[in-house]
Amino acid sequence: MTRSKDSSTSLRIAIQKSGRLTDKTVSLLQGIGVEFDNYKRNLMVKTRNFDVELLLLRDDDIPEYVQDGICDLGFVGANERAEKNSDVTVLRGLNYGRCRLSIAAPKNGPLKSASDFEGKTIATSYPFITQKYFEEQNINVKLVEISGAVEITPQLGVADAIADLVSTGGTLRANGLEELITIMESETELIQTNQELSEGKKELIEKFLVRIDGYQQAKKSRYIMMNAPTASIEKVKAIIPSMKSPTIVPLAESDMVAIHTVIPITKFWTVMEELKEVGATDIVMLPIESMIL
Ligand code: PRT
Ligand code: ZN
Repeated sequence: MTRSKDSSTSLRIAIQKSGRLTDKTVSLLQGIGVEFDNYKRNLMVKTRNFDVELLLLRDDDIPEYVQDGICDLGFVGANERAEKNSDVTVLRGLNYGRCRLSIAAPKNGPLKSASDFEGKTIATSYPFITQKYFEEQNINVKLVEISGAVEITPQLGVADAIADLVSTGGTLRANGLEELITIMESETELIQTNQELSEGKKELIEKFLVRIDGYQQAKKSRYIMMNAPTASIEKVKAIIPSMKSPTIVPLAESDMVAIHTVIPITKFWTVMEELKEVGATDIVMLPIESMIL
């Protein structure tokens, strides 16, 4: 299927209609300034402030819709993109919907490493990726394609092991399974069609990418403000892993300054402790909505 040349000129973006990726994808789109509503009730939603329409689909269908140019962009797990072996371009990894596709087998059983799987039966919703993994190692396995509740199949005698998505590992444990091999790490990706796009669409995509990068960066950063003795400015500057030089504002007390800067969220607690040691007080941390670097 391909989109006819005279169809809508709007940039069409595929997102998951209802599932694990929906809320975060909607938050991201709203966070980069794309305004829309009623996405829960409609299959197609027009946005209010851009020439963009959202198509709400099952995640399994998104790679093909983007490959065929029915949609120009899509938000979908790398696992689905790889399973559908679709011809698309990955624009960004988006750091949510993280999981891994792993081989798991009954705990304390004989199956441990890849070579133990020769001739074994594996149940999975990801036959393409799983087959490819074993083929690359010259191991022959039998695959049973199952669309849901894969973790129950070893207990039912349907398969010796499974290849399934794992995030916390709770589902595997609850079913007496042990995670043995990670075949693939996955996160949500923004994918783009490889079909020709108009200049207008290309420009809009560029604009969105700048905003997405800013949104992602903001999620990983915190704005911090503190007061510090003027004499400690150099020590404070040496501690804070600032993007640029910090903003330093004199306070009414002549020997004190206010220092503002942005730091990576991961560094906050260690940085704060070190700052206190060099005399910083009233340290405040604020979330950042978005930032353009
Ligand atoms: O209806 P539609 O087809 O759109 O949705 P779906 O039911 O096929 O997918 P959905 O919404 O469950 O998942 C969408 C995407 O979320 C997946 O394709 C992955 O990219 C991502 N994702 C992240 C996950 C998980 N984490 C995850 N843990 N998808 C599924 N799981 C399942 C897994 O299959 C297993 O049953 O959660 C269980 C394991 O979780 P833990 O935490 O117990 O290890
Ligand atoms: Zn699905």
